Amino acid sequence: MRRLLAISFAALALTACQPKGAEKPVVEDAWVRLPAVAGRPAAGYFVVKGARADDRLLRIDSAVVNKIELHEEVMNGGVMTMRQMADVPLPKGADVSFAPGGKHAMLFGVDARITPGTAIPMLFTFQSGARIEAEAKTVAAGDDMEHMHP
Ligand SMILES: [Cu+2]
Repeated sequence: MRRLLAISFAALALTACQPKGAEKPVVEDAWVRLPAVAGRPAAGYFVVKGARADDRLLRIDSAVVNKIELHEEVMNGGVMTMRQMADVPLPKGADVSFAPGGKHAMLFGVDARITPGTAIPMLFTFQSGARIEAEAKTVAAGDDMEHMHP
């Protein structure tokens, strides 16, 4: 009897430990800070939520941007510099933040029709084959998105 109980508890525990998380990664809170000077690159920020399995963010594309690179700010001899990342690991169930001072998307050649308030459609492609569409809100240079969320 005791053994049976133990087995049913094990079964219960197994049920509770079903893989958590969504089938595909999720992209949230995407926003882009437009450059102060036209023609300069813009910076994109967002949070990527990992799905049930480890994955990698491979690329981001947009119909209104020539080229989007994945960047990371790193300290190099006391100077903050940016380096390009080939891809970004996305561990299962983890939140990976792209935020000012850290990882970000660098948008080169943003369409001149994009002004603060115009959404930028983005397509995120993952190693798993998942492709996620997200709309990034745009803010003017110097505007901080945090201030728009009380
Ligand atoms: Cu950059």
